[in-house]
Amino acid sequence: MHPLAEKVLQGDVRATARLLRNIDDRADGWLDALSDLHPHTGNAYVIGITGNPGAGKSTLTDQLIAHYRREGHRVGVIAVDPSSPYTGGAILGDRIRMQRHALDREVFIRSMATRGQLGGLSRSTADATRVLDAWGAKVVIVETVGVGQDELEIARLAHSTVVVMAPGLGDEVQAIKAGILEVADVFCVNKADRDGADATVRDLEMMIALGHELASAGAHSRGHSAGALDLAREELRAKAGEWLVPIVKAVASRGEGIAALAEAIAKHRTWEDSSPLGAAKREERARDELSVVFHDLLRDEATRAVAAPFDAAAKALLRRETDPYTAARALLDAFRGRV
Ligand SMILES: Nc1nc2c(ncn2[C@@H]2O[C@H](COP(=O)(O)OP(=O)(O)O)[C@@H](O)[C@H]2O)c(=O)[nH]1
Ligand SMILES: [Mg+2]
Repeated sequence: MHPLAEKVLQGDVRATARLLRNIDDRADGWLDALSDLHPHTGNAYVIGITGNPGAGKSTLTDQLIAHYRREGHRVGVIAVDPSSPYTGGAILGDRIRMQRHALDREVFIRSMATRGQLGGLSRSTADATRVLDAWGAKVVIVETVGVGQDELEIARLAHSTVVVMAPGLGDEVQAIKAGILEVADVFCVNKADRDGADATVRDLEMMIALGHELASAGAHSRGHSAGALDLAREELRAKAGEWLVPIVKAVASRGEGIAALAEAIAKHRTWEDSSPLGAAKREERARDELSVVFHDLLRDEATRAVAAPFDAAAKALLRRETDPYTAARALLDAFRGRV
């Protein structure tokens, strides 16, 4: 077994940090270490926390850490923050906000900058969750910002994804556009101490109802519906084994609503473990897991294999002697010839 992997399994925090760095740098047997760890993973529950900047994700995460620590669980946190071209402030801010757990040996907090890496973020996040899982975390919380492609992939990695909204950020309508409904297993309306929280809850309820209506394409109903009918339909959906996305109000800065949020997450977990639709989600997640690693390895390998012809083709393109489509296909042929 890889020596670092062995130490990670013993709960060694420094070895865990070291292995995470090695994975980022693809150094020193990182793939072997991950393979070694894999049989010891599968015990951590991965919770994704996503939403717009300022919604209160870090504050909520901090409260959830405290909640799970009180229950006696070891907790891993992965904070994925976009590296701002201007300052590193977001990352520093998150570190400070979660600092009260900094000396707790049962909490491992890892900040990951996106560093503009293409497609690599979801893989390194997936790897990091597995390492923290093997380290002994019972819960791994992954905080991501917004709804970019990376965030969507990371949301798929999580067992339960919490989408955090706050009144007054004006992100409610935008959220529908961005398809955030599809990733939300639980909605958290944070900053419930502020005006407009109830309106945000109502907006979300409408969005959810509308989403269902669109999804079922008017199968059982058309037009307007009375409240009682809504309720009956909810029951039908629940009976059909669908997950009804709950909306939890919270005041993260005061620790209010955290237990309810944790309970909603736990219910989602139970649903996923016990329903046929949940089983389909698990299967999809396994496919994702493999696909992320496979495509990443493939990209690396192919890029390395055709590095020289790639440079030549880029120069030819610059001189307009070829087009990118022909050149890319030729590179693919060259790669095929080598494997
Ligand atoms: N009024 C109020 N402010 C909050 C609440 N939760 C977080 N905040 C504040 O909102 C700001 C952004 O919080 P943060 O957790 O960094 O948001 P993130 O960008 O989503 O991670 C901070 O100043 C927090 O103190 C809340 O429930 N009510
Ligand atoms: Mg944050």
